[in-house]
Amino acid sequence: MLNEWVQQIAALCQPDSIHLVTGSDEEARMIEQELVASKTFIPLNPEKRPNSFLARSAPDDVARVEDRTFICCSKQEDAGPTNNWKDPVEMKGILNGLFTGCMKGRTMYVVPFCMGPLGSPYSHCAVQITDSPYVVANMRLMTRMGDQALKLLNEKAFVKCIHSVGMPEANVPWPCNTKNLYISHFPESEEIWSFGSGYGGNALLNKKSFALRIASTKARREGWLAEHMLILGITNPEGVKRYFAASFPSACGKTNLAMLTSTLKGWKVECVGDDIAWMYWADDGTLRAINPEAGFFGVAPGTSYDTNYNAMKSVEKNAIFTNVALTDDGDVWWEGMTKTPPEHAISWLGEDWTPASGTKAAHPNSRFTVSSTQCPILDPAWDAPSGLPISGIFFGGRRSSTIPLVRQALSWKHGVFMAAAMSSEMTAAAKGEVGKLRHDPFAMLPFCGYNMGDYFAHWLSMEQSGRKLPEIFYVNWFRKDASGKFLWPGFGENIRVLKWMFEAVEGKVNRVKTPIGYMPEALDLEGLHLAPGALEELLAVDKEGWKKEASDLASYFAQFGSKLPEDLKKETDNVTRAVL
Ligand code: OXD
Ligand code: MN
Repeated sequence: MLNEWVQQIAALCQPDSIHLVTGSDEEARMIEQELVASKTFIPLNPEKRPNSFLARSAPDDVARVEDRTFICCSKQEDAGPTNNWKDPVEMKGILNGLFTGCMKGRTMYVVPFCMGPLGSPYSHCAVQITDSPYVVANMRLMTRMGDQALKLLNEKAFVKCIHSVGMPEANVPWPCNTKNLYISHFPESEEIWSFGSGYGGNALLNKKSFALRIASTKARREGWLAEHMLILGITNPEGVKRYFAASFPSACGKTNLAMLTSTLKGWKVECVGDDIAWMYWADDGTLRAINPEAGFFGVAPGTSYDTNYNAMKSVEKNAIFTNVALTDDGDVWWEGMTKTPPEHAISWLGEDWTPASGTKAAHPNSRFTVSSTQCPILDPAWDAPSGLPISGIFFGGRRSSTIPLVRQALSWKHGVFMAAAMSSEMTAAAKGEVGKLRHDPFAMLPFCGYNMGDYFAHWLSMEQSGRKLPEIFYVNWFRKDASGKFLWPGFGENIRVLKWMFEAVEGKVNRVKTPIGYMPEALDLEGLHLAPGALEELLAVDKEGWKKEASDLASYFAQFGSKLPEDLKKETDNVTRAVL
């Protein structure tokens, strides 16, 4: 079946040669050399950062392109109001035109890969065809790929991913075709066709396209959850360990949180994954999560030994950096990496840069790619085929006002409502207006492969007898005071909020019931010097703010029409009534 499909795609794309990727070390070195020869990869100084490379993209191919991302299912209603829909037959017609001959003069790589632990009943296989060796090099770090995945393909059906940078024969460091971008998903036939971009989630189809958009439709059919969530383990001073999953929009600090260095004595965090969780109900009624990925594709700016020690340790070797700056001694740099910037560097645009330039040396959505196994606090059970039991799930956006530091849902339904009501100030991870507030339910707005109203109903349907439902929480690290200063220090200090949630799961905290959820009576603030009044502000129920929030939410929810579950309407009414 694989052979036939590969031949069919080759006949369409007309590559010069076909390379079935094995995943071996020799092959990886060969691909790296090829990327160096084409100037896509700049080798970094091996004494500073062994076996690591810098890539610079084309200046207009730097982020996910949500307005060029399509869900192609037979009925528009199934894509819903938050997705771009195209009829599958019409889209295939467009794609056939674009893909005809698109790999002329290039090699077509065939990359078998497995999302999730090898041998896990919860894992799913796919094959990506791509004409980008940069994509192959990244997928080697981010997925379990090559021969090990090929062996499994005979046992499992596979998702078909086809990607082209859309620039036949062009010999440039970063080929792309941004005038003809199509990131197209066909949930009914489980295919992904991506054309024109070589960057991030547009091209690494394992990540957002498969593990979220296609997987969410699979999960809906089969009764599980494919979510934009990190997974972390927390151990308390008594040695009790609990796993939490957490969902935040892109570039809101998920990687930092997943690798948190605790500032509270005796409390420890270990990382299972930083971006995607697949969760299933086990026979004993627990919700178990696997990380389908095997590597990190993290946002670089803001990452430093102070803010995320473990990420910095992870990228000390064997890493790919994209769109960061190159220092004069052959290392990488990005805004926030060191307190003092280098006196001179080459910017992500390949130009001379100094602190006086007045521009960013690294693109705000610049990234590092590295294998999970290099993370010093990787959870020993991160690769467990049976997944890990989830005690709590928390959600959070980037909000400078209204939303408190932490609260616990009053019930499962209320938790689903809180997550559906998520909104966040936009970041550079996607093309769009940075800082603008947008609704991003469950942080899945760009990643849900079907009607968001049906997605809410799917979450509500998880509440069934015999299941040990995780507790749901909502956090906001980004609250600001009237002068625009952050009220909460964030980073390692977030352990104080994690501690409260951990103990709330065990029923060991004092909490106050409010219309917007249970709020802490106190947090462990020992050794932390918050500004006077900051905690009160962080935990206050801002009635005026909530009035606005509730009315805005009602109009947002209205777009889902009859697809909006009654339970969410009721929850909206409850909050509205309570704050009025
Ligand atoms: C990511 C994103 O790359 O969410 O993880 O954009
Ligand atoms: Mn993400």
